[in-house]
Amino acid sequence: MMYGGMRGIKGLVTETSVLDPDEGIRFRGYSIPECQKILPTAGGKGEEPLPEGLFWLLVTGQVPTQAQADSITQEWNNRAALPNHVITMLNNFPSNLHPMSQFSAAITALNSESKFAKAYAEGVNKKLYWEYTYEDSMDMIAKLPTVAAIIYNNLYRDGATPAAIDNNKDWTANFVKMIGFEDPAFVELMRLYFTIHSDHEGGNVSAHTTHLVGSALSDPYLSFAAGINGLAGPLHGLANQEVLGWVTKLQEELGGEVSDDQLRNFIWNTLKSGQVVPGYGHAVLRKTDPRYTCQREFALKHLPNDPLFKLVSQIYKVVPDILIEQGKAKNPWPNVDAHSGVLLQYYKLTQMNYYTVLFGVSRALGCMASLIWDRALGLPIERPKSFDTPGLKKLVGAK
Ligand code: AMX
Repeated sequence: MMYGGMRGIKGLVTETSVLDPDEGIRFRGYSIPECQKILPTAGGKGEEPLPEGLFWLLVTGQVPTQAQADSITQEWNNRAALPNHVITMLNNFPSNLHPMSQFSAAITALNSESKFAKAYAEGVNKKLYWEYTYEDSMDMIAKLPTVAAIIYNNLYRDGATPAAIDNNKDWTANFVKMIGFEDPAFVELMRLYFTIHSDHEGGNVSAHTTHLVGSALSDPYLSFAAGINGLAGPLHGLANQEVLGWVTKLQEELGGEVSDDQLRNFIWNTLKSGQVVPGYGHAVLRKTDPRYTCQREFALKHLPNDPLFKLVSQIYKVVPDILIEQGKAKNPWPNVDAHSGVLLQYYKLTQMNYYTVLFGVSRALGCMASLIWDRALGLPIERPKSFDTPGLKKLVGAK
């Protein structure tokens, strides 16, 4: 376990969600289909959950009323403004700087606004840490869509200024408007997207990193920026970009209509060249990710005849048997990232290098809800024990 990425070691308490290897994620005890049923929707009229309601659930453990979810919308709309230095910094980044680097740097720079850091410097009592962490969390989550929109607009919309926050719109609808999209079905997709990418218990790279850095009492902005740097890795959040790149290569090589045999060949070539099949496998899950399934259901409802959706469905039929035959991956089934790109492409958000930023905006909900609890519980600085190989050999009497 020590040489294997600590897989299976139980070493963290995370209150917000628990991941069952077979069933998938439960947010405060509720599965994704249950969340889709019980969480408030937009103005009570939409179908997909409001991320605002999910955040309430993650923090309090209770399902919010519509009015409570709407009150979070108002809070976030009121807190969305960015300091000028962050806007200037974003506007000065070169266009070849990856969107995730821009996102991470902007979050780090937002710590000029940290109420926690200020209170700490003024000697606040540790019992009150959680209150300032809560304030920073609310501020940060409110600001992230604007940060993400500036990055998108600078890179792909000739620097268009994001639309002003509209108090009659929810967090997601404002984001979608800021990046110049209007389709109500796309807004619904993004509500679902921001809900399901939010949290995946405590041990994944972005959540664990945020918790670890936060345990040094780094302020919430610095802690989450560290988590975002982890999310930017191809084995974690960047897999959503990798999947689309891989599928695009597949289309370029094989053309439109692809036979199962051609697909098998392509997948074996990927494996034989020492690469992973992106979007498949998981460190904890052992069945198809319910986050994949709910996106597939969204696609079946809204875009059943989309060629890319059909291709992704065909890949789903072929990949697991190949990974089983290869005999290495413990989980041959798709994860969340195998499906998100196809939906974004359908609604014309085609810039795949940007996809992990969307994941990051969502991941703030889970990471910040957990950090509030870390501080409320007064969890100490994280500092596990490590050994060197000679020490381990001695421990077990090996020569
Ligand atoms: N394609 C090819 N090989 C895979 C594989 C895949 N999708 N998934 C696992 N394997 C390989 C591993 O690389 C490893 O090979 P090695 O023995 O040569 O090092 C072997 O199978 C055993 O790995 P594992 O125990 O099943 O997985 P893990 O817990 O070490 O890693 C994960 C999990 C997700 C990193 C891995 O499955 C993977 O690389 N998947 C593809 C990338 C991906 O989709 N990442 C996104 C995950 C979800 C997320 O965080 N957003």
